[in-house]
Amino acid sequence: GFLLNLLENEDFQEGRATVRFIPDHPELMELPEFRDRGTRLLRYLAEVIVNDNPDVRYIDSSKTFLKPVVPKFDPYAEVPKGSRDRLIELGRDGFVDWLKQENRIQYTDTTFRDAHQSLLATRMRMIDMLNVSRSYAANRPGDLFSMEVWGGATFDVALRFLKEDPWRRLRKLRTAIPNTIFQMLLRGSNGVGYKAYPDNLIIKFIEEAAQGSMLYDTEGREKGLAGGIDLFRIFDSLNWVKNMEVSIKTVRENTNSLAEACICYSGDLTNPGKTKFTLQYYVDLAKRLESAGAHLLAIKDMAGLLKPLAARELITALREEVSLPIHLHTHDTSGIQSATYLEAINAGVDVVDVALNSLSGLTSQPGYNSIVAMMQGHPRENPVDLPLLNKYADYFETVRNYYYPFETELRAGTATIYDTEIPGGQYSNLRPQARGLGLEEQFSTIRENYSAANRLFGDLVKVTPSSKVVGDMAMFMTSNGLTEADVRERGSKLDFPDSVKSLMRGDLGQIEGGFDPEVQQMVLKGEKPYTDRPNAHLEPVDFDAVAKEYRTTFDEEPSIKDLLSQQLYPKVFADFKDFQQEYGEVANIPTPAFFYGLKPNEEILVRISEGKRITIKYLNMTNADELGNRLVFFSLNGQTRSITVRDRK
Ligand code: 3PY
Ligand code: ZN
Repeated sequence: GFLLNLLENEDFQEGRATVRFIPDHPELMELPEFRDRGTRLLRYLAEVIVNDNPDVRYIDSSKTFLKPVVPKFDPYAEVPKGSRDRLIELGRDGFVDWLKQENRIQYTDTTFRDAHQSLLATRMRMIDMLNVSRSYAANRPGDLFSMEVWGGATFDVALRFLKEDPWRRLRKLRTAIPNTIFQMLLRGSNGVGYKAYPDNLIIKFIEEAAQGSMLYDTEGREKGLAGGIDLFRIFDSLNWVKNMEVSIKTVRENTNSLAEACICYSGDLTNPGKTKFTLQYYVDLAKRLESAGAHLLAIKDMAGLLKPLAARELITALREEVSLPIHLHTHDTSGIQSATYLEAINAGVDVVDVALNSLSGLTSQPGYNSIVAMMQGHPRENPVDLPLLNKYADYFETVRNYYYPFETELRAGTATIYDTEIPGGQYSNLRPQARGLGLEEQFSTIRENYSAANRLFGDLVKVTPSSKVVGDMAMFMTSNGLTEADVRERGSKLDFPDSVKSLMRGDLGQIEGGFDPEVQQMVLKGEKPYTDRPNAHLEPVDFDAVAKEYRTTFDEEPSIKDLLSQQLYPKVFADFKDFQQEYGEVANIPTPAFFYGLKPNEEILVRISEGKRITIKYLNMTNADELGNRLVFFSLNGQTRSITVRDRK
């Protein structure tokens, strides 16, 4: 029992001591537990071989993949100290003071979150990050300020498409990278979802994300918390401070983590013709976020609209008006955002967001490696071992090929972004979405309608989820052949998309200057909008009742993290549990096999627990019988096994 319990415990698996503690026991595969795991893995692979992975849009069978090279490191050496150790040693206030007096520019690496969210439709799997994580933490090519590893769309996509538990991902990454601050993107009262959730759900979510999971020693005894998210980047999709207050307060009072509050950047403050999102607007907002208790201020330029000269003006003003350190986030959709970074650095910004070069540029962040090169010789240079850093970019260059069906279709920077203001993550999604609706030919009309919808709604900040509403409206206008004038004239006779009604009702909160009452009435048709916090209309989650229901539905004892996933994404979570019931844990299957299955005689190694890997070789399959069933043959650790699969193709 003890050995098995130990093997079951994933936190234990991550402990370095166990690597040598549990020798290879081939006889373990005779145990029912492991036989069952093996069978489920084969069932998954057989299903993908016969019927394809339903998430893969097309298969290019001429593609071949190389093995990514993980830079060498000593797995038994103590991991060197990093920013997280500094945070723990100095405490939050001391850390913030350190950052304010630090002259060297600081870097946040977004490779594990926003970079692949913006370029690869968020599909990067845990295994491809985990395989390089310990090496990255041990070799530390640069003194990173933080890594963005969680939040945004990763929570939803992990469960929905990758069939991975996002909490497990966080725990695994945390254990592999103990020395660097982990940050996540939190959509304020919308959590990691697309709508407002009850306050008590958001509070629990933050507490759990910050706390992480229990670690165990080699005897199976608790040895303390792994820790989770050290820095919460909190924003609201309408820049409505009220929607961020609960999150900021919770991070401050219920955790030891840092609360970073965002100004979402919209418009162009250097354009005198644009009177809504002015320098004064941003300064006022920053002051309110400071009063709300933020430890740091982020400028979240989600669509890459902050031009170099605007950055100079904005950072200079914020430096004078607020005392918080400033963290700048952008997307390089226009192609000129490295110039923005240089201006921002010269104006005194503290931290900039970058992604390893092979996952940078276009709708992602500017390239880390190249920004490091740009800064060589600059008075604020923060030295980085560039040749070593390049090896990590090389690793992800190879890994990126696995994800070809999910690649963004943008080929070059575009200046249309200044008209449409479409966020980076949404831009790469819009074309596939248009294709799905049969509207791909009208893509430029969709872009124009996106701007028109924004004007109709009264000029919004557009970022998840408000950006989704504007996108829905643009699709609605395009598929119905409606112009902006048509909507204004005939709006009272149109049945608008649900998300648009919801926005106008106040479900996402309020906007600066309020919604246009005429448009609001046109959409709501008599229904009365409200003006207080959307969460004020929501029943708190009764966690005891929910746990009881969970036990009945899934026939197991839930952790609080399971309950949170279930509450945030009920349908997606239920499907995920069904999937796991059938196929077990698929997160450790190498990515090419996960998406494309195996070719005859292809062999893979899958880790089923620490020190225990199984070899799976696909042999061949029979023709479909009269019921459409095929027998798929594998060799599992040298033993032939067969799986029956219904051919649905
Ligand atoms: C998200 O909310 O996922 C974003 O990345 C917003 O920019
Ligand atoms: Zn972003």
